[in-house]
Amino acid sequence: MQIVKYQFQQHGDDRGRLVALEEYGDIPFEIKRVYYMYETKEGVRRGFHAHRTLEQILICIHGSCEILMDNGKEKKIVFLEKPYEGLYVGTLMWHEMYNFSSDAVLMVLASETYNEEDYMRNYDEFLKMIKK
Ligand code: T46
Repeated sequence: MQIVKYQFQQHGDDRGRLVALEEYGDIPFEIKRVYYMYETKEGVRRGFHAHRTLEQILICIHGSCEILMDNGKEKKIVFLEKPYEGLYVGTLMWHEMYNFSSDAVLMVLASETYNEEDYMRNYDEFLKMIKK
């Protein structure tokens, strides 16, 4: 399984650093939604689903967390801790987010607006879909 982790350009000067993200440039799709999670409780695991059509980039803009990526054949763990790194999560990729530091802010750029029907939340169903 190939993990795509973008390294965004950092604009640094003596005031600090800035990252700018543009759709179809730094981000390979039109950004239709941005959401973020914070104050995640210790020991919590989120996600547990795959998307049918949604593409996303996950950026831990503060603190750190881990992402389990599972394409139904292989599993990989990705550590996110840099505000200038973005993990691409494409379609049919089971993912779980965990080990959030208490100060973690995980921001997600998404290619579509929210649609519950795009979620596959049953792991066996996900495996069946992968085999098709
Ligand atoms: C994903 C991972 C990385 C909305 O109303 N609008 C939204 O855009 C989102 C993302 C969520 N919600 C509501 C739905 C639930 O009542 O917020 C609540 C928590 O969402 P959920 O349990 O789906 O959160 P996670 O952390 O399990 O998953 C989220 C995204 O939903 C999902 O697409 O890929 O983050």
